[in-house]
Amino acid sequence: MTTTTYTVKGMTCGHCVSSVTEEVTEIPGVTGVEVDLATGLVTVGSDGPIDDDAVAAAVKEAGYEVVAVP
Ligand SMILES: [Cu+2]
Repeated sequence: MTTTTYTVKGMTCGHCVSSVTEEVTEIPGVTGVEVDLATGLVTVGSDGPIDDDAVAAAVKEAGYEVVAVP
């Protein structure tokens, strides 16, 4: 199990958190998503290496933006 943390800009409430969680969870191979609203950190657990572009696209689909990739 691999975990990767991204910084996401624009999340302001619990609804934002659930939108991002929902979209990122749909990426193949993702086993868990944890969002910290206060810091904007999104931690993605996956079976193998995660595709950063897929995460960025999913976050964008939810209406937000990945501003930092590890
Ligand atoms: Cu919100």
